[in-house]
Amino acid sequence: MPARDLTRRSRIRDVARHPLGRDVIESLALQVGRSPRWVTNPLVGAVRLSTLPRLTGRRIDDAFVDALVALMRTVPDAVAPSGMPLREAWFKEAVVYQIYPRSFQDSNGDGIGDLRGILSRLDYLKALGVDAVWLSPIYDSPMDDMGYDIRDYRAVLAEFGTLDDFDALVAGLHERGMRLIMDLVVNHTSDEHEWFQQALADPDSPYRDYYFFREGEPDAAPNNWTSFFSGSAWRWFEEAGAWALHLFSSKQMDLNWENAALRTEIVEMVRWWRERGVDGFRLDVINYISKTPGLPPGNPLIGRLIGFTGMEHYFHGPRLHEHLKQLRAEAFDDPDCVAIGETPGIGPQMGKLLVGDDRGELDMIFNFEHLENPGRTRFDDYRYDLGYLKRYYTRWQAEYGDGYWMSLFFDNHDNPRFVSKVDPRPEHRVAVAKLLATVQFTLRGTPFLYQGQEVGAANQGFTMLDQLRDVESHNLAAELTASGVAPAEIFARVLAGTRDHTRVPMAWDATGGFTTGVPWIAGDGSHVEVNVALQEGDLDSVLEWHRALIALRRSSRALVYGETITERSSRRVWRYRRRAGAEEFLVALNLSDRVARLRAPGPGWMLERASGPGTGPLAPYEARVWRSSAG
Ligand code: TEU
Ligand code: CA
Repeated sequence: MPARDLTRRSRIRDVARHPLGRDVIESLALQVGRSPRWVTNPLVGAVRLSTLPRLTGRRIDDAFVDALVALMRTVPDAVAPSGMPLREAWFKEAVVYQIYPRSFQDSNGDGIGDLRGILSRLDYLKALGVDAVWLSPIYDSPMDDMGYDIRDYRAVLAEFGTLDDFDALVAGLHERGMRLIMDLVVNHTSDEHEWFQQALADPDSPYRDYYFFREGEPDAAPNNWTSFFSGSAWRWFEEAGAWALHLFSSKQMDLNWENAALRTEIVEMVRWWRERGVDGFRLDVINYISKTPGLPPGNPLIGRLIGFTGMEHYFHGPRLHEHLKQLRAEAFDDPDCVAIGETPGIGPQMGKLLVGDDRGELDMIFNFEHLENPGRTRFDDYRYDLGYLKRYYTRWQAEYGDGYWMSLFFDNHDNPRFVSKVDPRPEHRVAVAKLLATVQFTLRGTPFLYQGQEVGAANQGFTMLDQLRDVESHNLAAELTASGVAPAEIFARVLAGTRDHTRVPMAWDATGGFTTGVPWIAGDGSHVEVNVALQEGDLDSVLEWHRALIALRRSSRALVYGETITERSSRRVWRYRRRAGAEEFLVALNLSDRVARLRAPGPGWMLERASGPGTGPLAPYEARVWRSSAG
């Protein structure tokens, strides 16, 4: 049935036929430990939405059902049929490396990484096999959220360098045959941005409508939405007698994309950077840009389930696709300009609506569901079960036919090190890091490495809050303190999830090698043992494993464009093939910390790489890759 005909009387199977409905149902199923196929059970499929509250003992309420129906009605029904032809593109063949500029390389001893520092490390990246660099924000910013709070879209933060340095970096990349992807933060700006300052100073300013201002009283926020960084999503501005919306920190003010002039400003700004030679963009929380008009209150139950209230009104807003189509047509109007959306909360079906080749929106998205086991959040301290990763990727590789392309990543600047989540024991670090790299370089999709991942960098042994710099961590600690949680428990939670694990300086050598001065944030000293210099040339190292797999991927069409064929295997083993024409690879991964039996591949397979013994049963976390001798 068309989405506009969905009501509370609709049945689960109608919901399951709808892209958003199916994503919600499947993720609910995963959360309660059921197979996503559960919804295809005829009995389950026949259940009417209106009876869900009763059936679930009111754990799902009427308002939840209404919110789900309303959301589905805003989403185009049909996901394009599979069978779209495969389109080749440089970014599908590329290995992308994310740089966190503040922590990569300092060139002048002030303890802060900078553009000249990055320039001095380009030969290293080239030798690793990197094709494109994604730079986290380098724009002028008061750095409340480390640059994701932009004060001036057309200036470089002085600490990082100048526009001339930026041009030199672009030239340096291009000379080496590498490309540059910029971070584009357009869901919000800093409160210090000129637009916001003018809007604040003058209610009649044309910039007032660039944001969500609501006049009112200081004790009554306009709605119950909460911020991702704790507390209400509204900040009171006494001088203006008004509230303004901020989904992130209280200095990151949400932009109102309903305003056409704002959209034009953004298009022009993107074009300005493209003229400087930028090859693509990573679009920060881009699925949040369209908010339900009127900003209605969030459903409290949904808020409790996902931890943030109001999200159903903006994670897939009514005009999202329209805005993205405008950006594609006016800002990224070149098929070689890659547009990668960061889209928290988007599932595989909804993802298809964003990245389908027939859609004219984005090229790829970053989702985060694979980073935590169901029912867990980033701030839980637990051992990640890789069996979930296998199920998750098996499903996505199958769901995405030739007309869609996925990103493959484990680490970034917003998450602790994945290697530590899988197994924090130092004796397993190398094997787990190699296993994860194998997944990234042999599945179908574009691998994104985050600085330090290539040496197997692990979480940091921070011991006190004072060592952390991230606004999210400090806000969370304050919130937990206010609600009476004991300090030791607070620190344990913050330590499990803090984004600072990946924001410490890049470990170049045993002395650090990041700065001659005092780094803006200190690591725990693990760089003495885990660093680039130590691993360079050591064929058993995590670094050389990355180099070898990147080279293997580059040499093979099957590993880039080939189909993914998942083979039957025991629960603790993940086994798949990649095939294009006569060329074929077989991958077997031990997902556990114990030896695992392995059905030996047939005589036609030649072992290409093994992170363990390479014959007999798989060692803990061992990864093996074979090539078919027929190919
Ligand atoms: O992140 C968005 C975002 O949703 C994460 O901070 C999220 O809370 C976390 O990843 C959940 O696992 C982007 C940027 O990557 C982040 O650094 C910024 O703080 C944020 O947007 C605001 O710009
Ligand atoms: Ca510096």
